[in-house]
Amino acid sequence: MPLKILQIADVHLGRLFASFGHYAERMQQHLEDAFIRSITAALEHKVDAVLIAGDLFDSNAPDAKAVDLARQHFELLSSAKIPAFVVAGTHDCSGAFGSIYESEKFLGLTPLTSAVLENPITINKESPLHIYGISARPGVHVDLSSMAKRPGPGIHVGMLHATVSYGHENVPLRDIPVTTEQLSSLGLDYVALGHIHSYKPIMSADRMVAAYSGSLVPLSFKNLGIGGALMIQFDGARISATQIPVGSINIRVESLEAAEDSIDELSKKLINYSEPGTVAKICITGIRSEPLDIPAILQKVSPHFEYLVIEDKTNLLSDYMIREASSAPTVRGIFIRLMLEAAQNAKAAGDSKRLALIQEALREGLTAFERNRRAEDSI
Ligand SMILES: [Mn+2]
Repeated sequence: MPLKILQIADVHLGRLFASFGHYAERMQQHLEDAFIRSITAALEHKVDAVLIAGDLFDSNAPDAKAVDLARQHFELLSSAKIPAFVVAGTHDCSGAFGSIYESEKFLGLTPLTSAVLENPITINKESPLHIYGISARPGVHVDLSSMAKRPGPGIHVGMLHATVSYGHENVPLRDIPVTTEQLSSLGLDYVALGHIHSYKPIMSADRMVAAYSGSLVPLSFKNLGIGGALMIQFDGARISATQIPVGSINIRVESLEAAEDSIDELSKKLINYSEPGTVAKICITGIRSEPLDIPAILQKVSPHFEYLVIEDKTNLLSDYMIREASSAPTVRGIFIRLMLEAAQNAKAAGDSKRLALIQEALREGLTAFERNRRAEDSI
């Protein structure tokens, strides 16, 4: 029988979801449902162990509801004789007030919160599975080499809440920087990783040495990676990873150019982004001569979305002109000065048709500059 483990990480139980306004409570519900589904998957697949690679909780003081939910589900696993293991992450690691894994005990959950591993934990005596794990602790040196494979038959699996870096990023120590080579040289069969919120296998010479399972649901508008639970199966020397989707929420972040659209026109464009169950944040850009009436737009459009946030990033034409016209000798600056001069001439000549045309050209030109700038920003 191949050995199976279910890996989850970055669950962030008890997260407040403050950036989701009145939808925050629903996000909490989505998260709890996803956690319950991942435990159900572990039970259904009769895995040998559940590994939680850090940030099970969003803080060391989550509300009682989150703690109770965890407690109930680890007890379910425990009655099915499925042991669970957790390392601390960056959100639930030992801080000044201690880690939640020191203040609370969970039946069926074994925390590995030391920064140096004394001995791995061995389960399944007939077909041994050895669990290795260390956690970041403030002011304590994390000894990665203490996770090096011990001799003995069976499968050797590590757990780490860490940042796999390639040497050129500046990773703070509490995020445990490690390289693929370091992970690989531990000699373990696999390392369950947490910290990156989307699924990411770490390969070394065509072998998967480790993987991030990612968070169970997207945790913010900045954090849209696709994660879920990860089923790792060990069949002799072969390792396979299967993603198990457990979330039921679709979060979109879009950018929309408004230019001089009316509320009706803009509302129609926004509704194009709606799909059933969509939680969206749409950023509206462009140069306008009139400010946007966001509450009026939300009133029209919100019923088409599960939840919608509109971010107004439009620039007002008048402010824009004054600011830019007095600015440095850029192509844009020269363009604005020429246009303002032409507008003044048309005004002096009483040519209102020409004035309107120049104003239109100015707006179009500024929009094109703006579009270029955004395209460069997104590289
Ligand atoms: Mn996290």
